[in-house]
Amino acid sequence: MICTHAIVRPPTANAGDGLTTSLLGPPDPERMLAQHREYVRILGSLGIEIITLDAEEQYPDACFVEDTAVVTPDIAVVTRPGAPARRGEEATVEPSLAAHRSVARIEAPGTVDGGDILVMGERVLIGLSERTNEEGASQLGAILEAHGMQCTTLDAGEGLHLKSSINALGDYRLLVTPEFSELPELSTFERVVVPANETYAGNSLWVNDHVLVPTGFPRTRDLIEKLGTKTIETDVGEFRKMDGGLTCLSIRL
Ligand code: CIR
Repeated sequence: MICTHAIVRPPTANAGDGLTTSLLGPPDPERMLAQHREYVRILGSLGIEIITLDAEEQYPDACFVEDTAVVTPDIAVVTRPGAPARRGEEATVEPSLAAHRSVARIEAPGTVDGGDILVMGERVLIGLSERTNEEGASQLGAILEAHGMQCTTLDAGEGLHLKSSINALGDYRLLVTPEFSELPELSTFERVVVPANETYAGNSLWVNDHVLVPTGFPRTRDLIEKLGTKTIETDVGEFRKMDGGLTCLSIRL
């Protein structure tokens, strides 16, 4: 899908108060903001119109806006985030989604984080994780299948979200960490395997025929370039400290 719009939300000075399992130390708020600006600039350079939501001090993880929605060409599903501390972030995202798509919602007791959902053409992978439960996966699957999508549910594995480990490099090609290289559920996709010492780069972002790759993972970048796909390297190191990365910083429409 050609992406025309992206919803983003800048990080706040208290972003370090958000949820994390990382041992990389607290993020530097100024550097984080500068990395976010550069990310937004790159999306803009790919012809994408940026919709910037207000920063939310009340929700230190709200810059990871991807977790609040799942978008297909036909519909936007507003999620019910799996982490109680993040519930409520979705309310300020919904109006921007509604301006571009009809909207459906995940209802309690279902939970879904957008980071667990990979949409590729008409196929959707739904990851079950600590954030996305069976009930949420089943509600989402029913909504998306009613809109012509084919859904496959699988375990999200060791990462925080499915997209910590699996991302698209095209409509039929996946970038996967070694953990997912032989999974039967993915056998119909071509798989490009991220080197074992670069698994963070499994969270690279394919958008408008380019792949954004986090800075510092040259072997992954080379693998993608060798496919004839243009890459753009950008530093999201401050977001990594909060378990975030390239895909989670925007909702692509
Ligand atoms: C969280 O734990 O919810 C945030 N600190 C990070 C969310 C990252 N989101 C994503 O990968 N989709």
